[in-house]
Amino acid sequence: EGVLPQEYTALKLKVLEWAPKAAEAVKGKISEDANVYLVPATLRPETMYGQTCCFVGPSLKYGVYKASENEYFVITERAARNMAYQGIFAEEGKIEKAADILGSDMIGTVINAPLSFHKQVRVLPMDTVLATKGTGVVTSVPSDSPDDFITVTDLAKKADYYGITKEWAELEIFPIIQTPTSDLLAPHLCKKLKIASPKDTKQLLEAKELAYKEGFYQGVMKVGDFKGEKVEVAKPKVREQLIKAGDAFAYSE
Ligand code: A2H
Repeated sequence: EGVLPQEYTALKLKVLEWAPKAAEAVKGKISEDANVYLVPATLRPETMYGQTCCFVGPSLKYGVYKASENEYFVITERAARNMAYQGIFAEEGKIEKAADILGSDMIGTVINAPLSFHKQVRVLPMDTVLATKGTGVVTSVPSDSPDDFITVTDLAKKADYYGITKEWAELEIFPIIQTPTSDLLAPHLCKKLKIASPKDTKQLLEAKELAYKEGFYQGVMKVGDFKGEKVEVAKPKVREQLIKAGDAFAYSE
């Protein structure tokens, strides 16, 4: 971990329909009319137009934490502590867990993805999600994140093995950012570096660094309200917009 704190954007992905096991886990523990959100932490808010699913670690433990009178966040306990400490919950410093829920139990849950061209996306498994970073929830943008691209590719290829419906992992990948080499930088880099699976850790790290640098410093928005603007310029604007709309908040660690 670096010395400087990471400034994440925490996005609120509202649960529209729980997967059966998740529904069982929360039954009777939160009121029917409460809003529950999966809350991924991202460093690339300007890419949120391209969300196609949301990842959880299948073996990770999550809690459903009360954020305000009518809102609950699905995050790791570690993230809940940080959020309570940062005054993100209505009652500062207080942590109220309404239910426990296992990552694998949420697979298939239908959620709303703010700003995305795909309004409704599914919760899918990602084995490389770290419990020690962010909220333990990762929103997937396969156009611009090599990790996300190779994971959705693998999920579609081995849908039966993962116990998912193939179509959940095959949502169309739209170009979001134009760079000198591509408008679908993550798929382009995965192909170029011959990345075949999420297990190709070394090449993925290289792709991730290349994508991040090229996307941030040389990218131009291809879609959205800041179309034509440099990513560097658009990034804080998209973030502000999401926060103003109540779809996101600042989270740091
Ligand atoms: B980023 P840093 Cl388009 N485990 O968001 C694994 N990865 C995690 C995580 C966790 N617990 N929590 C967050 N992340 C991911 C978008 C994105 C991201 C794009 C391109 C690159 C990228 C869409 N996924 O990250 O170690 C999240 O994915 C590459 C750096 O704190 C988050 O931003 O620097 C990023 O890693 C945070 O990683």
